[in-house]
Amino acid sequence: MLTIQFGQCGNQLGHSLYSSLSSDIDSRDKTLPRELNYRYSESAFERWFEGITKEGKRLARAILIDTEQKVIKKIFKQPNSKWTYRPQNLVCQAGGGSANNWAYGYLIKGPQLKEETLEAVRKEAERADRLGGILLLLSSAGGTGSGVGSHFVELLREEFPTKTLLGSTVLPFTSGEVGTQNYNTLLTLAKFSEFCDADLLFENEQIHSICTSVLKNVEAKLKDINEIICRKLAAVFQPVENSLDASSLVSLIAPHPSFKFASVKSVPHIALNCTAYESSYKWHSHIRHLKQTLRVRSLHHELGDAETKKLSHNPSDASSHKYCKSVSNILITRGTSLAKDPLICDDFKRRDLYVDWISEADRFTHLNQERQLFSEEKFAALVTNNSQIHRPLDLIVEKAWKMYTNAAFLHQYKKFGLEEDDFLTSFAKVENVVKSYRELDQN
Ligand SMILES: Nc1nc2c(ncn2[C@@H]2O[C@H](COP(=O)(O)OP(=O)(O)OP(=O)(O)O)[C@@H](O)[C@H]2O)c(=O)[nH]1
Ligand SMILES: [Mg+2]
Repeated sequence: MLTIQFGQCGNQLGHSLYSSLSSDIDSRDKTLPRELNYRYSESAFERWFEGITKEGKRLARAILIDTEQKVIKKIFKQPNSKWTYRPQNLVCQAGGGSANNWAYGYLIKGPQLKEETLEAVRKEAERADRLGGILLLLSSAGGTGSGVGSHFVELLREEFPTKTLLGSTVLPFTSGEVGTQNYNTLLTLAKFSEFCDADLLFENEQIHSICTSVLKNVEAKLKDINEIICRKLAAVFQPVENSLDASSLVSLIAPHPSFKFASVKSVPHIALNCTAYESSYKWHSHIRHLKQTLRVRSLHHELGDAETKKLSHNPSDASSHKYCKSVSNILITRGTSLAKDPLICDDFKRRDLYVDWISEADRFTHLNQERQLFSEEKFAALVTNNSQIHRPLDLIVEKAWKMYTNAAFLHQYKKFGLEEDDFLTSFAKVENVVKSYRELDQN
């Protein structure tokens, strides 16, 4: 897998991801034979790293892109003994960023960075025996991740038509951040829905709630949010027993071109100092908890996000709740299952959880890895492509449309060459995505 990190968020997230992966490679699962640990570490290393430097550090298979130097320089300065980036893979301008403006990133900065970036990607593709896919890390709210990221997802699709392009897109807090974030997100989602094969969406607000409600970290910072996103990404992409490469992930989770947006739910979220308490949870509790994340609000129930709450044990809950319709779900479990704590995932096979046009074979996949992730006894992640995603996307479209009808900030986009037609095409595309997802629950 080649990772391309765009802008502040993409670069900070990528740095945190490689640190997590590297420490997972170094950790040992004492319940398993040395040989199994070794095989896991070898295969994880091959997926994310391309060798060892003269100084003995793992060399990340990653390209860093930004339109200002601040973040990338800071990342480089962080002392880190186990891994590093290839200095030639820094594609960074001395400018002042893309000013939270998708048009500036997409139409001006992206083309300026084109040759240098494509050259770096080509070299990485040559170095890898077999490049499984490209993972793009970015936030949709600023100017670089969104605009430059969108420029490159389109360009990479053209240059590498057979490579799997996977997005990992961070959606902004719903209020109080960047004034133009809804335009930028709209324009980014329109490009990603067209050019990437699947896009994993992470909502800053939802993950921040996990930090405050579950981990009781009321002062959670972006760094803490990144840590949770990285655990989710590692849970999806670290090796599993029946190897899962980027293209098989896409064919399992995005089997239909109108439904490319997925999210990753995971359990448990444990504050670092209380592992012993949580380890008493059995597999079936984790699986039930993940299933609760698929519940939908009904007229009679105000329903919070199950991932930000403890597992509900109330049996009457089960019968009174409805579940959203999924296109497909992948359950990935990590850690040993024993006879007295078997891992049974029939709950996810129920027909009524899925739209009726998806075949039984395609709707649910369970993948397992005996080797613990981050030395956690049990960890389960659900990659889910379901109707719920229409809610955050709809909110973004609605806010962007309100701004658009008031012509707010439009001149800032037009001055870099973005036209009203481009906006309208993006609105139409994303509205269509929202509509398709919303209608899943209606059939
Ligand atoms: N989860 C997470 N979100 C981040 C991080 N850094 C920034 N963000 C979010 O990203 C959005 C702002 O985008 P940035 O990534 O800072 O912008 P950029 O891509 O560098 O674009 P410009 O600075 O405009 O050139 C806001 O919604 C922030 O909350 C991070 O490290 N982690
Ligand atoms: Mg920036």
